[in-house]
Amino acid sequence: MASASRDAPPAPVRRLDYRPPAFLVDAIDLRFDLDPERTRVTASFTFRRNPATGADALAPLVLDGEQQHDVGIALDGVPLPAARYRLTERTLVVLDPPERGELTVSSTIHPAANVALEGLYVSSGVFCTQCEAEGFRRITYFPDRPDVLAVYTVTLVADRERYPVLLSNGNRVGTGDAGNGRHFVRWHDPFPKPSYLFALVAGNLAALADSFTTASGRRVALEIWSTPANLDRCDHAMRSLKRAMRWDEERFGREYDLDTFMIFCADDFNMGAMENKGLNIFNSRLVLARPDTATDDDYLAIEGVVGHEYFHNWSGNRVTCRDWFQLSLKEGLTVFRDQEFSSDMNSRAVERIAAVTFLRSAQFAEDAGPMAHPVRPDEYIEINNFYTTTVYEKGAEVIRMQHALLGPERFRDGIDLYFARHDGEAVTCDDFVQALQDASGVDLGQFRRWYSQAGTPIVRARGAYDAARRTYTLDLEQETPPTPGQPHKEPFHIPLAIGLLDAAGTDLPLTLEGERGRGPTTRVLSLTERRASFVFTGIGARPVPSLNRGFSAPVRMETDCTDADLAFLAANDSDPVNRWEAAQRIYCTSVFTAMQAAAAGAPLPDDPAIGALIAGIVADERADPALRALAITPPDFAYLAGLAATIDVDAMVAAREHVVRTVARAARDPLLRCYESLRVQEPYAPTPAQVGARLLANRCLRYLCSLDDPAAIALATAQFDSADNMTDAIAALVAVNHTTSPAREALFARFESRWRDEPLVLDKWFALQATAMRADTLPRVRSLLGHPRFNARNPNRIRSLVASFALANWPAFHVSDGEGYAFVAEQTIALDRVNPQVAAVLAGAFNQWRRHAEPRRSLQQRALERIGETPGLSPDVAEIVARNLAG
Ligand code: 0A1
Ligand code: ZN
Repeated sequence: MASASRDAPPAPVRRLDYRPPAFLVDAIDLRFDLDPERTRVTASFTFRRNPATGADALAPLVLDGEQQHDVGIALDGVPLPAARYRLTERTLVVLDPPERGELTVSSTIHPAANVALEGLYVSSGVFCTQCEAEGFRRITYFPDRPDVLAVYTVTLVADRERYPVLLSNGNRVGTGDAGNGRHFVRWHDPFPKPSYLFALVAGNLAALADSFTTASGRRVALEIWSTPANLDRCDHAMRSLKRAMRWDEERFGREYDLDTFMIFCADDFNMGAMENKGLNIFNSRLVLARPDTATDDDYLAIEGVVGHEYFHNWSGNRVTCRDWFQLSLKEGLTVFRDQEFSSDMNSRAVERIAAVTFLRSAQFAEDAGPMAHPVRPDEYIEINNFYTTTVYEKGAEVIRMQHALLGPERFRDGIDLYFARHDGEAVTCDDFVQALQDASGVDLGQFRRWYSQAGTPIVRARGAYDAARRTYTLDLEQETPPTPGQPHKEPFHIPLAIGLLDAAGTDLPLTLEGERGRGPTTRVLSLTERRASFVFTGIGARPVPSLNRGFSAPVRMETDCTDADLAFLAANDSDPVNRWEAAQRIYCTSVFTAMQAAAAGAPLPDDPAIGALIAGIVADERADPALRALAITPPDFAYLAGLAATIDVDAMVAAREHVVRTVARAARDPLLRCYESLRVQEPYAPTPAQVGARLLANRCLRYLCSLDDPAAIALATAQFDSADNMTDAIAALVAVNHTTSPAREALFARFESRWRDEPLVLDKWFALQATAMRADTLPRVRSLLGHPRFNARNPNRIRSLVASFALANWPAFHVSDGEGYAFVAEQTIALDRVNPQVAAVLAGAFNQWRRHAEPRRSLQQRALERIGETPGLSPDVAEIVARNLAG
């Protein structure tokens, strides 16, 4: 599959080079004669010169297109002579085009051979598409850029027996016989859209059908399409969809706009899901759920992603991106919207802590490595590499900060103005901020730096209490470390929510010097300079500060809090996020103390403070179980690594395990009591109460099993035996996963024989073995590559087995002889020939290489060089390697 285009990676695309399209397309008529080996695509579209591009008045008509054969071209119904166009590896250029006309392009594509899963491909015998970001150009020749919006009419023709169901965007406007055992269905989408939102699905499918009546009384047909065998696993997704539709009306005033909303679930899909207009396509892992096959986490993820894709109908589809540098315009806003949805459906505090944990582990690491980029990037080689935690999750934090600065009412006014002003347009992040500013009157000028400057700011806080003046002065300072291409940073506008606690743990009113009356007990300070001081008056005794409440800004806080202050906050802070954060900081201190001892070859100290803290949290029956579970969860390796100056994997792994075992010993009785008191008796339901109880019980079980204690392992075995749901069954495997007990092997074998024919369930089994912190993990993963149910072309299988090993198993991936690195390099190279997009995810496992101590630093560098030397590397992987090895 090597070709010239793979050997010569394209030059970087730069944001500042943006030019409006020379030609616009108003309408396109697409016809597909579907055949897995040879699909003929005919596209007819009306084009006209863009009146907005005066200077480019002589520019040719340039269409994007790749991997197509037997191309035929006609202009206004007449075949175009060869002298009138130029066909290259990536474009079709019509020379001397008229000011307007109708172009018809026919070409042949080969869906069954499409293993990269971009464009039109076949998954489990079903045709489906993935066009974001630049997949449409693998289907037909077209200006494949998000600022060309057209009305689509699509005719699908296929064998009636094999492909009885033919779906595309919009409304079904015709069906009929096409002769030779074939039939056709025609679809029309009245909303102009960019090509990346086009979709088609064709196969032998069944639908779970329902309906939704919108706030204005329109009835919308809802359909979730899957293979008939999976129909009994679609109802949670359907419930989630209806909740999302209602919520978007109530919270954002956004109504659905077509007569039908469809979801199709694909077994082979590179990402999570895709918001194609009226026809979302999902990775089946994010649709299918039954209590015996899906965990609580799966249920929550399905609800969140169904919401996310649905919310894109406004934030992304009705108002779309001008160019791919603006990706966060739709993604940051839509992640914010799905986070708010999940918070309203479940526990707001739990959702927030989960979001903060993920952001700090994944996005802070991205900021600290070679892939660091602003929320609105300035250049890319392969746009697929920029579907990142910075664009998505940090992008959502940037929206959340604007929500904090404006307050909920003015924020809603701003969002309303944004949708009203730009409906049907392709716009920029600046247009978004401008709408918020215009609607609210709040100056967001300096705030815009969050879009243009990369990096995680550090905010240092020092407090001083003045008993004589009854004031508390908070000195704040911000600094953002350099990132590639941005050595110097200007100060950010940081909204920092804070509180002050008195000795009884009560929040004090916060009145700033010069203000009258009593202020609120939480307030958002705007830190806009490098340094600023805030003086609070009327403070009767030295308070304990609670800073960055709710994680109001995505920054690293460095404070002068004492250990006693942290223990006090962990017990008393009215802000649940900071209560959790205080416990995490105590945990981190314990691990870092042990790490220093490990690095020095000294015996690891047993810290009594952490054991007492966890014992106290576990025993506190008045507190919410879910929050207790989060508070006792040890910080993960990615987060700990981010706090270290240099990463010493051996010391970090030894220290973290040591502290976990210290806790397990010190808190054994409360952990056991808590575990036993929390067994859920009612039938399974993913309700916040049940989810919280299971989470806490299973965290306790994990601690108890960390000591390899046979009594604890017997508890896990009993739980596995009696589990009527996947959450408890998997939790039993998680609890024994790192142990050397023979019971572990027995449970894993039983799980495999029970679930070997359920790919999504078996993925959990692959992933657990790939993340086991055991000496035999790498040979085990190698042998699992030959498991009869492993499939090296399916992204879910690769993510479960290979990506979990590379990205989530610190001890095994970083084993000191470099074997883990060699394995991942070899897998990246092999996968790149099949699926570059997923191969680039594997290559990203090395992104932190410069931060590691020797010998791991050099060993990772060598692995990257080995990948980089491979002939015919995709632009996807080549870009990751080049950024890693640059400078
Ligand atoms: N827009 C989708 C994510 C997505 C992006 C790229 C894809 O294939 C290359 C697939 C999905 C979302 O945010 O859900
Ligand atoms: Zn999205």
